[in-house]
Amino acid sequence: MSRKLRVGAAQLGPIQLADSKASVIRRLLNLMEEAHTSGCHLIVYPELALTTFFPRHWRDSTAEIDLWFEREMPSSETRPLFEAAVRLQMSFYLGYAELAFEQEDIRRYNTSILVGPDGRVVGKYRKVHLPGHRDFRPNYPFQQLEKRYFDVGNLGFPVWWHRDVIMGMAICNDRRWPETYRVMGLQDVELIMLGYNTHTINQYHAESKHLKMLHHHIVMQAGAYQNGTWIVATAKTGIEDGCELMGGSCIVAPTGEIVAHAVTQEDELITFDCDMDLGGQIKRNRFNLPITVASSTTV
Ligand code: CDV
Repeated sequence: MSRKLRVGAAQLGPIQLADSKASVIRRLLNLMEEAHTSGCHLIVYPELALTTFFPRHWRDSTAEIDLWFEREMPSSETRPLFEAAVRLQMSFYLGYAELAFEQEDIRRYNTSILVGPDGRVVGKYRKVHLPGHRDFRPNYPFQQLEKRYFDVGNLGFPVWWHRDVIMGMAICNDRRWPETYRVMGLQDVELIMLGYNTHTINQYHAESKHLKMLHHHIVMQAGAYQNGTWIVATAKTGIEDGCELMGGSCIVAPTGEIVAHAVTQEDELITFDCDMDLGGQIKRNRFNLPITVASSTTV
């Protein structure tokens, strides 16, 4: 009997600086309802899905910066998402900015969590590959201040046994690095969830939209095939705070094929029935991967 999991990539249109978190959460809930109606059991939201992509904005004041960060998950504002997951028996991946207290120090991470149909956090990932700069760049069309606002993730690339599937997480720029996939591939990962925000223009050199989309696809298609895994990649897209995000949410099969692709620059759900046994042949026969760790965390 094949192990099928119907998954949804819940692409978001822009979230403007002035938009309230409550309005964003209503949009996330609408997409979760739609995913449920479409028969999905897992929905993947973008990177920093509760706010605008704020690393494009310079702020001096820590108090102002911390308004973008979550101190607990769930909080009173995000709890409706967790309650909906229980009601709809849905698992979800959510990207957000995390303010953490570690060894009496405050740390800030670009984080994603996997939440199960019981409304509990199954696993957490903190972005490792932080792009951009720390200083203000007056000549750039917008800032990319991830290195200023976030600490480097300190949780590695773990995987979780969830819904009979070995799942892993990554965030945006991580997808451009082969080790992201390989570290999880060596733990037998079967499905990688990835949220992202990618602008259509670069700050420092010209590159066509076509090339940006090609690179987005090429890294994930190679990562999926070379590690025999599904990838669900979900964008924020459209004109956000005057800057265009490229979108291109898609679901990539372990064969390297793109099996579903968003067509709008708005809130849009794409779905696919993923056969979780498809990657086994590729992992074990095509590559004979030296898989040493079977799901580092079991929940
Ligand atoms: N949010 C990101 O990580 N964006 C990067 C850009 C800055 C290159 C990306 O890899 O899409």
